[in-house]
Amino acid sequence: MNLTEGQVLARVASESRELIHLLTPEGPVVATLSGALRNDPSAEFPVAGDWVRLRVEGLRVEGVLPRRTCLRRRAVGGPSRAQVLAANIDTGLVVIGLDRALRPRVLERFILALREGGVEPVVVLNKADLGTDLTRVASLTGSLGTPVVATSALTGQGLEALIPWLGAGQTVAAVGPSGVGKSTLLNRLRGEEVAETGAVRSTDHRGRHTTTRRELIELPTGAFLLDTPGLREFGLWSGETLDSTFEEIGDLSGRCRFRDCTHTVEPGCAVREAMAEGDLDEGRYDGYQKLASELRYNALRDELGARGAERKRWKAIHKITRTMGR
Ligand SMILES: Nc1nc2c(ncn2[C@@H]2O[C@H](COP(=O)(O)OP(=O)(O)OP(=O)(O)O)[C@@H](O)[C@H]2O)c(=O)[nH]1
Ligand SMILES: [Mg+2]
Ligand SMILES: [Zn+2]
Repeated sequence: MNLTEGQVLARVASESRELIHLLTPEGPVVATLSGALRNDPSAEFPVAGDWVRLRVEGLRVEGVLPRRTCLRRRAVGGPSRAQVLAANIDTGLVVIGLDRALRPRVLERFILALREGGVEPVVVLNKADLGTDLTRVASLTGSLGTPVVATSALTGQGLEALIPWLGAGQTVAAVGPSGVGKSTLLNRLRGEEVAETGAVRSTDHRGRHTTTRRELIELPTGAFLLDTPGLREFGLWSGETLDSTFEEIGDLSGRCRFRDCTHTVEPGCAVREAMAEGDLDEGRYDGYQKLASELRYNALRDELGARGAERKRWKAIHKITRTMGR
C-alpha cells in the first residue's frame, strides 16, 4: 500500500460534500481531499468503507486504495454510470421486515446487486418478534442461494446467528427498504444507540427514510458496520450473477437447445418446458425475465451511449483538423 513518510492509512466512515470523516488508529478525524486528488480526472473519490492514504499534517486525503468489493448502483438520471455507494464490504445484510408482505422480486434484486459488486448477501428477516408465520417466507427464501437468518432487533432474538460475519476486520453493510429496522439492528449489535431510528407509518408499514447517509461504525469486536438509507432498489449493473440468484433457472438453461436462449420464444427451451410441467415457479420465472430484460436494455443503452460518445469525439476531431487547415 506504499505509504510515504508522513502518511497513515485511514478508513472512510462517511463523506459529505468536501468533508471526509475518517476512522484512524488514533480516533476519528475530519479531512479534506488534497488538491492533487481533487484535480485528477481519473481519480476515484472516497466513499464510505474506502481505505485512504492520509497526510497527517493538514489532514489531507492523498489517495484511495484499490477497492476489493463495492456496492454500486446506476447513477440516477445520467446514462450508464455506476455510482459507487460504499467500498470494501464483505457481507451485505439484506434486511426485510416481517411486518409487511415479503416481496421476492425486491429481495432478488438486492441480492443480485450485492453479488455484482463482489459482496456476499445474507438475508435477514427482521421483526421476528411479531409472530409472523414463517412457513411461506421460508419457502420463498429457500431458493435464493443465500443464508437466511430470522432476527428481532427489538428483543435481540436471533442476533447470535450473525456472529460468523462479524469477526474482527470484517465489514458488514445493512441494505434494504426504509423502515425494516436496519439502524435498529446495527444499534443492537453495537450495544448502544448510535444511529437514529424512526417509527414506520401505521397504515402501510412504510418507513420514513430516517437514515439519510451511509456511515461506517466500528464494533467492539473489531468488525465494521455500515448503515445505509433505505433504498427502493439498486439499478443493476451487469448480468453476470443472474444465474446464481436464479439457480434453478441457471441449471435448466444448460439444457436449452440454444446456448444464448432467452427463455422467451426459442424452441427447445428447457426453462419454459419446466414451467409448463409445473416444475418451475412462475413468480421466479417472471422475476428472472424482468431483471433479464432490464439488463438487456441497459446493455443496449450503454452500447448506443458509447457510439454516441464516439460520434461526438470524431466531430470534435474533424472540427480541430478543419481549423488547422486554415
Ligand atoms: N417489532 C419490531 N420493530 C422493529 C424491529 N426492528 C426495528 N423495529 C422498528 O421499526 C421502525 C424502523 O426502524 P429503523 O431501524 O429506523 O429502520 P431503517 O431500516 O433503519 O429505516 P431507514 O433508515 O428509513 O431506511 C422503528 O420503529 C423500530 O423500532 C424489530 O425487530 N421488531
Ligand atoms: Mg435507518
Ligand atoms: Zn431457454
